[in-house]
Amino acid sequence: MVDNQQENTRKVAMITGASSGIGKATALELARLGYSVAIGARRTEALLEVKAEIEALGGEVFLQALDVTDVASATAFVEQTMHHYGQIDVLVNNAGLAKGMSKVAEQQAEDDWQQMIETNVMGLLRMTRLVLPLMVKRNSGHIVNLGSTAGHEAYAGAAVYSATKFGVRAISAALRQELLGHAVRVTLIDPGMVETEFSLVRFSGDEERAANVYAKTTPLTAQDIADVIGFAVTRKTHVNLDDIILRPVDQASWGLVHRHS
Ligand code: NDP
Ligand code: 8X3
Repeated sequence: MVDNQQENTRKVAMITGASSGIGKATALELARLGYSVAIGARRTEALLEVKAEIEALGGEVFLQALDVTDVASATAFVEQTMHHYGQIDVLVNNAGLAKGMSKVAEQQAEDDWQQMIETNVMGLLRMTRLVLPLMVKRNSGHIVNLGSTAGHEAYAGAAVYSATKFGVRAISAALRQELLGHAVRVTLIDPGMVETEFSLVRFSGDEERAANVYAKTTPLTAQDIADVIGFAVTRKTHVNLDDIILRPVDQASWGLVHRHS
């Protein structure tokens, strides 16, 4: 535990999609900062490993299987977390994914589009709808949404993924207006290229194609994003970091990446 985080001790952070990548790193980072954490994702075996890592740090963790696309699952996660901890101070809406890189005219079926919209937009809205009234009631809380640089610049092959992240940006901006007068913060985190399981999921387990995304360059790490989230949630409570865009030095825009020779 970090000494200057004493005021955060006993605060509770809920992190969706904590079984890998940014969500996992954020759960560990917030536990290091003294938060009790509630972690959810579909892969419970992976969550159990995260739980063991957090407990090895001396942290407190509650885990539950979570599918943000399922209302009953999302509701149960929030209810059980409240039963376990009695409060939720921070919600990190991290669960998300891209599926495929087909152009719109080449897309054969709608399943991938449906999954991205259901997870990245509906899942994030659903979790927010369930948690936000609890924060408003206490007049205290912080919603951290994972957007993307794809929510600022669309690119070919990512019409729907970009649309979901433009959507997350719109939702975050609207929430800030809806919450005016309440001491509830809304922060949008918009990373560029981060090396996680993201590309493996996007390319349906094709390891070579996923590895090529990060080849001969220095991408951001999940910990880089967790560091920024840790910074955002530990500012004084009157300070709202609205939208943080971060990219690797090696990336100027989506298609413009410096590759070392
Ligand atoms: P990962 O694939 O490593 O992690 C994604 C996480 O989301 C996993 O824990 C996965 O868990 C979870 N998840 C997916 N679907 C669901 C679901 N229906 N219900 C609950 N959890 C779910 O990728 P990242 O860590 O990179 O991605 C995290 C977020 O960051 C995403 O929103 C992504 O769009 C965003 N982002 C990523 C960038 C990158 O370059 N990597 C850049 C910008 C933004 P499980 O499979 O166990 O359910
Ligand atoms: C994920 C980053 O650049 O692949 O949000 O769209 S990118």
